Amino acid sequence: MPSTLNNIAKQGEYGSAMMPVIQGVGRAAIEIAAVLRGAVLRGALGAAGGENVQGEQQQMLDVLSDEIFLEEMRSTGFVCAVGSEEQEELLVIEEYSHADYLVLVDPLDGSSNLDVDGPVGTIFSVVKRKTPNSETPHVSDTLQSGRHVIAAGYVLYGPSTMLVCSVGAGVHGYTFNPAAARFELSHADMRIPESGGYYSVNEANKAKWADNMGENLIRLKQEKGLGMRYVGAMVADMHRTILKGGVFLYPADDKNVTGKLRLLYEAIPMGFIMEQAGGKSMSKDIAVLDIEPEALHQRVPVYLGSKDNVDSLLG
Ligand code: P6P
Repeated sequence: MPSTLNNIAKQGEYGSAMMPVIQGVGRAAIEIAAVLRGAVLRGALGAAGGENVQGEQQQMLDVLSDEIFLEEMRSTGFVCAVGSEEQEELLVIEEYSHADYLVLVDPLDGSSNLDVDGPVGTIFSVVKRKTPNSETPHVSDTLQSGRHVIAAGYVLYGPSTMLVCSVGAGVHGYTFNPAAARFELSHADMRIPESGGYYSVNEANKAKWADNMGENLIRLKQEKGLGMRYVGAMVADMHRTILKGGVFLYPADDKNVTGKLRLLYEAIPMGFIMEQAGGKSMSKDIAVLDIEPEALHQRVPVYLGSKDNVDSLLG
């Protein structure tokens, strides 16, 4: 009998509490994957007509994925509120506003890949509320550094649908088995190689990078002779980086002066996973997980990957 998401209950201090929440993520992933597979045939690709809080054009599937994810978090009964890339304000789950946990989510990361049938993902992290359970959850409950993350992970919608997650006891990858309609353990204890692999960045922005990152990258390429891969969806680029080694980076530049990627539902969950997999997660001169968040949709520069490569890059 293969290990399933039930396996999470046996992992670390928070495994049993996090299993139902991650099972909820799994149910949302299965439904989102099914919607993605048929989207082009149902005319469900393309813009929804609005903009999200980031000022980015919302895809119809961004909106639908957000609704699916919220509903599955509600159905767990353990989540009191959700902070989503697609929602300006914290979404309180009224009937469970007394519950212990909040979930931060990018429901459909890399959705600009959808109309070219490219990989996309879901990124999530879980924190324990700071406010009393008798009170209504508040956005301040989400403003906790990555050192307080209880669980985090991502779903990769690629040739297979993978759910990769950690509850603080290593990183484990589960692949959806359509025949059995469940996620089964396929990548136990994922560890990033100490060095090597690829560098992964949108090099078109190099001339605009802050912090001399252009010179640093040239030096890294000369020193390490890395290959280059860039999908344009953080989940896909990060998954490859963990499996093959190397470094993924999105520096600040003169357009995104504090960086493009969002701290609470991209950098922190991915930084948590990277550190649990034996890698390093930096935001220029501070560890991603040490940043004290100040706003729900705050952006930061990120340098995530093999310790040797991140150290070489940042000098
Ligand atoms: P660019 C997708 O929009 C995203 O948030 C990440 O998934 C991805 O790593 C990055 O932005 C891609 O940004 O500027 O290279 O298109």
